[in-house]
Amino acid sequence: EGEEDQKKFCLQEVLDAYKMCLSEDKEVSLQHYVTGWRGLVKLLNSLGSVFSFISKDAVNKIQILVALMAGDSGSHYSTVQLMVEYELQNHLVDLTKRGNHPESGCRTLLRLHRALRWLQLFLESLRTSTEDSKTSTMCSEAYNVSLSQYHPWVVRKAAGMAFCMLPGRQEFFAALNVGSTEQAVAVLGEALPLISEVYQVTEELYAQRNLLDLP
Ligand code: 1PW
Repeated sequence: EGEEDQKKFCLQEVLDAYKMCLSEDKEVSLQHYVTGWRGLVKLLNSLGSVFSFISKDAVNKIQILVALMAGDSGSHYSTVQLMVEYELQNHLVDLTKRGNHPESGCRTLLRLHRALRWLQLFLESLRTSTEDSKTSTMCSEAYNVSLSQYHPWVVRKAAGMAFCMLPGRQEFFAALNVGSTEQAVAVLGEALPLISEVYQVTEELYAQRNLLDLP
């Protein structure tokens, strides 16, 4: 692990990544998308070792994208739009069933994209929560209406157990590392519209290209 990964999670960092993620013409920078996810993984890891099974898959997906960006065809992986064009044109995506391209950029990003929706819903619910709200309830409700539909029973079960171990609301806000609860709520209020816009742009692109069900 590099020095960067050791640093404590800070919500501000994630906010900055998503701020830079969209260009004026709504191109999604893969580099900043990955940086945003690295931050979110740090958050997960700071919540305790029960979350390592959750973050492990995200880390694996991040590594696949980083390798593509650093590879010989890296120039085609600067934005999500370019990646989609390049991989589709060159038949580098398994479209209907798993085949020769189990680790295409398109299907890998789709997994992170679906997880981002969960995270967005959970953080939104946290932002608008009151003192007596339970993080585990908010987290599983967000999960149940989003990411869970793509997971087999055993993963849903494990996720449900991990959610029960989430720190309480107060402690969770402290883990965001941006000051008081009020300040954390304010930074969330700034970050969530940005995350939401990146999500929407990606969702529309994938819908247009019929990529939302990639195996
Ligand atoms: C409290 C903050 C919550 C942040 C959640 C972000 C991480 C979400 C990752 C959930 C992973 C659960 C275990 C892995 C399941 C994979 O099978 C699945 N991956 C995801 C990201 O849903 C599907 O990937 P696959 O098996 O088709 O390669």
